[in-house]
Amino acid sequence: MKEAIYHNTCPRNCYGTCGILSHVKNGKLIKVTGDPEHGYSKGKLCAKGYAFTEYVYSPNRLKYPMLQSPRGSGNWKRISWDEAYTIIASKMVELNQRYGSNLASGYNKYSGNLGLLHYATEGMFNSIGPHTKPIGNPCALSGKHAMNHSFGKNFSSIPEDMAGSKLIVLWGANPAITNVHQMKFIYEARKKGAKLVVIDPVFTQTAKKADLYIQINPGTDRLLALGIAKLVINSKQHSIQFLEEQTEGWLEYKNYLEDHLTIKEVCKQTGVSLEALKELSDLYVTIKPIATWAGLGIQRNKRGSDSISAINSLAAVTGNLFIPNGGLYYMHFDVEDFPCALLNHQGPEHPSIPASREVDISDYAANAFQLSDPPLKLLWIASRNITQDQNFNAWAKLFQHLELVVTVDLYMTKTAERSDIVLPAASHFEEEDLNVGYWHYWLSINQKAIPPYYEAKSDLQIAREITIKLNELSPGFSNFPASKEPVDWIKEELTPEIRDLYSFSSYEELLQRPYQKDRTKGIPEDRNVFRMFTPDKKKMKDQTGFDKVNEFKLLTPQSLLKIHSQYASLNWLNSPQDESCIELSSQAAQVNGIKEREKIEVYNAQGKIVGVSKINPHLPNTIILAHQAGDNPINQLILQSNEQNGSTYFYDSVVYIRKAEAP
Ligand SMILES: Nc1nc2c(c(=O)[nH]1)N[C@H]1C(S)=C(S)[C@@H](COP(=O)(O)OP(=O)(O)OC[C@H]3O[C@@H](n4cnc5c(=O)[nH]c(N)nc54)[C@H](O)[C@@H]3O)O[C@H]1N2
Ligand SMILES: Nc1nc2c(c(=O)[nH]1)N[C@H]1C(S)=C(S)[C@@H](COP(=O)(O)OP(=O)(O)OC[C@H]3O[C@@H](n4cnc5c(=O)[nH]c(N)nc54)[C@H](O)[C@@H]3O)O[C@H]1N2
Ligand code: SF4
Ligand SMILES: [Mo]
Repeated sequence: MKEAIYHNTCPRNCYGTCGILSHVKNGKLIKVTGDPEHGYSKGKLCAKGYAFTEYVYSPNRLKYPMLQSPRGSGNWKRISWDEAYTIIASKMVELNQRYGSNLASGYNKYSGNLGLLHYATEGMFNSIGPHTKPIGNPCALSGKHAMNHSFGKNFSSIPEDMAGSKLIVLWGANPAITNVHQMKFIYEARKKGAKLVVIDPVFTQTAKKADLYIQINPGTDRLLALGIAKLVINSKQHSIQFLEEQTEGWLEYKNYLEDHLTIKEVCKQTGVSLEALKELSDLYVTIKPIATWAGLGIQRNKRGSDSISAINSLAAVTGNLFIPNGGLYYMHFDVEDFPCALLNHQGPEHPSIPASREVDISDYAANAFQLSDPPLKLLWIASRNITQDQNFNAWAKLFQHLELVVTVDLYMTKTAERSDIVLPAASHFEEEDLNVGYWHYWLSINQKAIPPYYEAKSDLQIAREITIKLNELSPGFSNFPASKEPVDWIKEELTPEIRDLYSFSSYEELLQRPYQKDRTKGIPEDRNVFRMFTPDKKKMKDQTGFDKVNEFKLLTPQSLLKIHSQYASLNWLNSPQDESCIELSSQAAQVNGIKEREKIEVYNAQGKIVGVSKINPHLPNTIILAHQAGDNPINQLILQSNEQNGSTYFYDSVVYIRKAEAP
């Protein structure tokens, strides 16, 4: 049989949202290549993308619905889809009868697959009326608040334009690991003479490529940004007309720098030398256009939102906002332009409960455990691995309290292992979808290229089928439109406004190639008033205070060959021993009598994890670096403070180290 080629899109929570060409022979995915017509990924994938043939056919993939009894015992039994639906739907109906509403049923979902049709989970729960749902975003919320403060809306410049910048400043972003395609545009700029600055506490793979690397104490970026702005203003090289005419809060900002900020304090708190500070401020005043990237890494601490606001303001002070090849990079939320019909599906009203009960996703387990009247009793988990959640230990307590836990996933994750029922999810090659990026501005389709792996089903198909079962058991229980096909859901997203924004006229056209949002129609160049960072004097006094010997800040940034917990079991990408490696500085090793590749313990009041030491001579003495996920998840040690507002401060945790006790 001839080889057929389909259009797919990598749906991972990743900057690329890459266009894929899937080569299929006899119903089997035999190869994936990058789609050359995707204007951002330009015919390339990353290693994880090229490994999709292993991902799809891995023997570790879940094949059938399974029931574990008792939960956590490992005693799994294959069941049919109908049996699974019957157990789940009967429980939902019974809980409804017991409590008089569906508030005892809830879900937790995050970023396994970001395609728009994956809002099926939300749609399915909406269809039963008020229930319990997660709100917030554990990844990017602090920065989102800051961008909205600065620009009055979400804002992120066009990534391809970075290729024309003369100076690129990366604050807490590590694209050589997390955003490999962006490196192509950075290299292109450098070929034309641009300089690259990297500001990061860790000497990363990206930092290795930089002309200037600034090692900063974590959580102090706001001070560095203000300090540089002060030097720029002192040298009278600031963009005065822009600041006076197009910003709010300029005088207050300027007065704060004059009256309350000393360069000495900036150097002390940030750990950055005066020379480096001067060098960076010289670059900021002598070069234009400058692209500034406020990375996601800087906003994973309590001061992250302020830091991004301060970095944005530095771009304003130096006149680099709203100019070609300058601008400000973070991420955008253009998915909000779409109807998101599944997400916004309206369910039936309840006579006395006006809305669903919301649980902050940034501390879901602890918050859900507190719920009463009624308590949460059934939890549906999809596109989420709880190893990624801070306060991981709270999950054990919540699980004890739940009567039914259902996990939909492609693999037997730590979450699935703790569930009563697992349902095998289809991979994106086995379902239709529509994908919008959050970094670039391309929209692309995902075609069904191959039949499902064994009995796997898409989240949308599961929503459709469980609806039928619910209504069989209790007529009118759910109003989910079960007969609506995936393609109809996709077409519903492609409104005349969307087609105009992305310059295509029909679904059929989008099947041919990806389309980019028209830059004249709402991408960042439109000037609106910019709001300067307004430092709160009291809050600015709250410095890191991080100088206790033998107390370490735990940083757990992303890894090249995984997406959070995903892909760990793929042999093409990862070997099992990678996970337990714990990096520490030469001094930390020496003080604690630790040698290279020794068994060590990282611990705090939340617990301890054992790993193998790796001495990193470039690491600051106050930092421990560890991997996410794995068998013994590091997130056991991460417990954030109460000041959260839906954001998760993964990098504020303090840990201690010692040699592991002999067994
Ligand atoms: N390969 C791969 N790619 C990914 C992901 C993945 O898991 N694997 N995940 C995707 C997702 S969901 C996300 S959110 C993005 C994240 O993308 P990035 O933001 O690029 O990655 P992080 O590793 O979270 O953090 C970036 C850097 O911030 C630094 N950092 C930490 N604290 C501070 C600080 O206080 N100040 C400064 N200046 N730097 C600091 C860290 O040392 C790290 O090098 O990556 C996406 N891409
Ligand atoms: N310590 C520490 N923790 C962190 C971070 C950190 O920097 N440090 N980063 C945080 C960040 S930035 C993020 S974005 C979160 C990510 O948090 P999560 O989104 O929970 O992370 P993943 O590990 O990607 O887990 C997604 C799960 O969805 C499954 N999945 C994939 N596709 C589908 C599908 O189509 N359907 C269903 N039902 N399931 C599917 C995958 O197999 C995987 O098990 O982690 C956060 N956690
Ligand atoms: S993981 Fe990211 S870079 Fe790799 S193929 Fe998927 S979207 Fe592209
Ligand atoms: Mo993320």
